[in-house]
Amino acid sequence: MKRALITGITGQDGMYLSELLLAKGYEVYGLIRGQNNPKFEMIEREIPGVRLLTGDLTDLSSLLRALTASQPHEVYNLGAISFVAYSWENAHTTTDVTGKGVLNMLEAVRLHRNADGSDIRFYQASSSEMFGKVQEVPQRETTLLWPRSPYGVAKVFGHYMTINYRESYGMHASSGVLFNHESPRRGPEFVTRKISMAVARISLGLQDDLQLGNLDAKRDWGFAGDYVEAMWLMLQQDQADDYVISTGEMHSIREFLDIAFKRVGIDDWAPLVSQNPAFFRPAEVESLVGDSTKAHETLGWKPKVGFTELVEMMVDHDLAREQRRASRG
Ligand code: F7E
Repeated sequence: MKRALITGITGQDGMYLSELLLAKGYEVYGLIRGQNNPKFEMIEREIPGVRLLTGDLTDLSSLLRALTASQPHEVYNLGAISFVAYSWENAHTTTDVTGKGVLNMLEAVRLHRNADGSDIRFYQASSSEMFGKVQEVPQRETTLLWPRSPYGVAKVFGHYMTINYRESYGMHASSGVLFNHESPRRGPEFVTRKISMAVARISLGLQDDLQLGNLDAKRDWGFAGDYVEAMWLMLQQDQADDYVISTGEMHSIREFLDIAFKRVGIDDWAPLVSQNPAFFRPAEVESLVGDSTKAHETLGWKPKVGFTELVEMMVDHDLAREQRRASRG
């Protein structure tokens, strides 16, 4: 039986990846941080097969202990402080977790030996945020990185450290440069989920309006459930490598709003949405769109869920959730 250790198990990717690996017959371990973490119960309830271990990406010895306990064949490093806006307010913490945390995990994997002598394959969750002020359109594996946030800078560090451990120690370490990926499990601080939750509440008369930042930002949005499959495929290759994972389609926040509001029968959302300077960022990533030709050709990976389907899935989920809450009183 194959064993996998996932950091960032409480995020949407950790949850979808756990489900994928459990369905493939893996024994799945998830690293969870902090004392009395309220998400402990959420994971036990939603993904009962996962075995939770406590540890922290900033604490190398806790990572070594997690490797000893799980004896994994595959390590998926999804843990990070992942909210870009927050990274300006907490640049040091973001650097420690999102950047140096990768080095800690790589170092732990290098130092650890599985009792049965098996090797560990490593996946690093890199990000399209590394392209920042884009130097090429669409962005691919060879595009020059120009991060625009402390989060992006930390991800660049993790990305190059992963490549460096592959080249220095011959480690099977791959980096997935994932463009924005969303789902009903996305945290409410991210723009897509903020919109789907607000649209559901507005349509039910539970909220009056929605305040956002830069409506002209454009992103390449895919479905998180599709993207975790690419992570797994990367670790099944003979050679470790880096891959851009994206849909190749770019849409604006305005388009997201169009589809989301239309789903609840609202054609003109302009009176309901306002722009609040508090949600603008000190440096914005205006537009991102990826070229995943390498992933298509080498991994045989392609996204299945399209943009409209993704937006509707999120709105439908949040509508049902609000209706359940209302019926409970
Ligand atoms: O912002 C604009 C905002 O926070 C998207 C993370 O998973 O993907 C994600 O990072 C865009 C930005 O995601 C609001 O200025 C406007 O241009 O949903 P987001 P992100 O920053 O692209 C990458 C690939 C990651 O790796 C990250 O971990 O939307 N925007 N108004 C807003 N954004 C937010 N959050 N809230 C607003 O009210």
